[in-house]
Parts: sequence; C-alpha cells; structure tokens
Amino acid sequence: MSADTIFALATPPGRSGVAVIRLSGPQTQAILEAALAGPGPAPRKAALRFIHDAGGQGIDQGLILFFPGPASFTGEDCAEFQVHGGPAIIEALVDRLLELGARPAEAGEFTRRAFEHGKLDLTEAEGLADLVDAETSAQREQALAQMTGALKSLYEDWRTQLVSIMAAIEGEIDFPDEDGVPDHLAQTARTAIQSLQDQMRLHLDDNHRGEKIRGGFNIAIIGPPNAGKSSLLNALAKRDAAIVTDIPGTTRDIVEVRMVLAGFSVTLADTAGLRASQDSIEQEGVKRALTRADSADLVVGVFDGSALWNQEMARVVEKAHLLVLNKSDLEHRLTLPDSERVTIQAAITSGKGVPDIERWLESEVTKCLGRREMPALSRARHRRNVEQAFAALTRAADSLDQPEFAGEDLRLATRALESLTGRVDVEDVLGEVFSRFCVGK
Ligand SMILES: Nc1nc2c(ncn2[C@@H]2O[C@H](COP(=O)(O)OP(=O)(O)OP(=O)(O)O)[C@@H](O)[C@H]2O)c(=O)[nH]1
Ligand SMILES: [Mg+2]
Repeated sequence: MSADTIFALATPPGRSGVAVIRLSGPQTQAILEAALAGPGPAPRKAALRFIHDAGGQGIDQGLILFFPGPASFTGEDCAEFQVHGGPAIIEALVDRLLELGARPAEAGEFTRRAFEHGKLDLTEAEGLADLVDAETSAQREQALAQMTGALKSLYEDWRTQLVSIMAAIEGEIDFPDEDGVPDHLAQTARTAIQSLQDQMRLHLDDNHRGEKIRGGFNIAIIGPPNAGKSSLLNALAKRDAAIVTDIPGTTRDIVEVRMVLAGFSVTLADTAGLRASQDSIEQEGVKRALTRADSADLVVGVFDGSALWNQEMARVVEKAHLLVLNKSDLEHRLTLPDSERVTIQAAITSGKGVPDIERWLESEVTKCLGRREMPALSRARHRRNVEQAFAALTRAADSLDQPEFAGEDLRLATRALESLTGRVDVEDVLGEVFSRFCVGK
C-alpha cells in the first residue's frame, strides 16, 4: 500500500537514558542490515548490536528489534533502535536512516498505516491517541477501553443488526409482493429498528460524558463581589492562582485552573463579582461571568454570610447548584430565599468548609462522569455519526410501506456507522483523525 519506509523518534527529544527510533515499511530489513553492517536480529528477539555510519564508524551500541509484517504494529516490516538518548547519537542515526532511503514519518503515520492494514479501526486509533494524551485516570481508562475495541464492537454490533434488517427489506424490493410488504415483516423490521434506536438513544443521552472525560468538566464559581470566590478557587487549587483583596470588584477576567477531582480532569473558573457597575471593564467581566455560568457543567455560588441580602444575589441562587455561605467567622446576617440547593457554611480563609465543598464537587463530578455499562462516545465525530444513523432509522421506520425508500435510509444509517469505524473510505475523516497524533505514533 505504501512504498516509503518511514522512521521517527518515538521518545521525547532531548537527553534521556534511552531513545527509541522506529522504522516501518518495505525497506526495513535492508536498511537494518546496512545500518548494522550485517544481518538483523531474529524476529521479535532483542539483540545488542553496533550501529554503523556510512564510513563503518560506530554510532552507538543499542538493542535492536525486528518485527516482520504482518504481525507488527503497522502490519508492515518494522524495526526499533533502542539507543542511548543523547542528541548526537539521535542525529547521527537519523542521518544514517535518511542516507539509506527512509524518510521522516508524518504525525500519526505509523498508526495510519496500522489502520490501513486493518490492525485497528478508526475508533481504536483515536483511543490510542487519547491514551498517549491521557492526564487523568478516567481519561486513561476510557482511552484504553476505546483502544481495545469497546466502541468498535458496539458500532460493529449495530451495523450487523442493521445489515440483517436490510436483508429482510431488500428481499421485498427484489420480489415485490403484489400486496406490498407483508404486515408481519414490516412489524418485525419496525421492532428491530426501534430496539436499535433505543440502544443509540442510550448512547447519545449521556450528557456528553465521554467527551467531558476527554476534554474536561467545567465548574464555575460565581457570586457577589467580595464574597470569597477567588479565595475559594485558591483553596481548591491549593495555590495562589487568583488575586484576593478586600476591594469589591477585584476579579474581572475569568481565572481558570485545571485540576484533577476524583480522577477526572476539571477546569475551575473564578469569575467577576456580579453587580451593576459603571465601569465598562467590570461590566464586561460580569457579562463573561454570566456566560461562563450558563455554559458550565456545575455552578458554585459563593456569598458573604455577613452581608445583607440584595436583589442582585437572586441571579446567583438561581444559577448555582451549590450555595456556599462564606465568612462564617463573622456575624451572620444573610438570609437566602428558600431554595432546594445544597448549602455549605464556610470560612474559606481559615479552611473551614473547604473539604466539604471539595467532597460535594467530587461526588457531583463522579455522578456525572462515573462508570456506566455502555462505553461512552468520546468525540463530537462519534456523536455526529450516531445522530445521522439515528435520524436515518427514524425515516426508515416511517417508510416501511415503501421498501425502496426504507432500504435507502437503512443504507445511509449503515454508512454513518461504517464511516465511524473507518470501514468505508472517508479520506477527510482520516485526515482529521490522524493529523492530531504526535509524530512517532
Ligand atoms: N472574615 C473572612 N474574610 C474572608 C473569608 N474568605 C475571604 N475573605 C476575605 O474577603 C475578601 C474578598 O475575598 P475574595 O476571595 O477576593 O472575594 P471575591 O469574591 O473573589 O471578590 P471579587 O473578585 O471582588 O468579586 C478578602 O479580603 C478575603 O481575605 C472568610 O472566610 N472570612
Ligand atoms: Mg475575585
């Protein structure tokens, strides 16, 4: 399929104990033998060898591995040079490989070759990219499941169900009964379509769980000025991320902190205190605070419990999922209107109540993103295609009395699933998926 032999540094550039350079393509064995100035190691057996430059000088001594295709990562002949991780060694080895006719791999090219040789489907390839990028345990678990075929089997299973529904309907198109589709057949097809749609709905209606595990869960802190919002951000982040002063209106921009809560990647946003202001900068800050609260997955409202109630605070109560009554070390004067929201008393500067807030956030994040039976779709691409398939199925169910139409919609649904797993050729999708890989993967 690909005539070029490609190579890449699979370990990060710079100094390290060991650096790994991978090679894949039809010339692998020839290049290996030339670089070693002798036969390569036995397949899949590590061998300690000298690597030579064009003049026969030793570049380094390292562990060499040879994986003949098709039983290799890419499905082609592959090799690995595990050399000492010094920049001069890597440079000399790269020069030697170029000289011997290999070319540097593009981002994701190894994985793309693996995909093209049927070693993994598109969702597994995406899982692999996510696994390399994973920063939290939840991201790692999700990516590992996806890389080992969790989404692939789900979508392949749906596709198989679709194909058998289609077979039943196509029979009707080929041998049209004088009376149209027999009732029992239409009924069977309708039931099968509905069951498939139920599974898809369950997969789609997950509050974007997989996408949030992958991309991060958003928490916004809002409240009146001077309530202690920035103090709360700093306490949760365990660092001095936002400026805290006793001047109301200190925070104007949104201050974001990325952190891990209960194993999930979370972005915590501190916002400007909400009040009517003449200052145009502050007005913009308030506008941004409100927009952020609307787009957040979870909103924490912070109040100064020693302040008096004002109508501005109503907005905060309305938008927040958790109410924090701060400054409990001072005389209590604030009465919030009756609300069903959870309320936590705190004195953030002394740390009181902070662990309770943290625990509440952890339990809410876990409720939203915690484990489920069905693997989660993790990208907008998956959602788009499953939605397309779902819509085509709805149309098919509605047109079962006209088998040609129903058949066409079932084909469209199948195609949407096939482009998800990369079973059909979808060049633009491939470009989108593989360009985001790092070089060497
Ligand atoms: N007494 C007392 N003061 C607190 C407490 N928490 C915060 N403060 C003080 O309240 C003032 C305002 O705190 P910030 O965290 O800046 O409040 P903010 O809500 O971010 O304020 P803006 O950015 O102006 O909207 C600071 O002087 C804090 O030290 C507390 O629990 N008790
Ligand atoms: Mg602030």
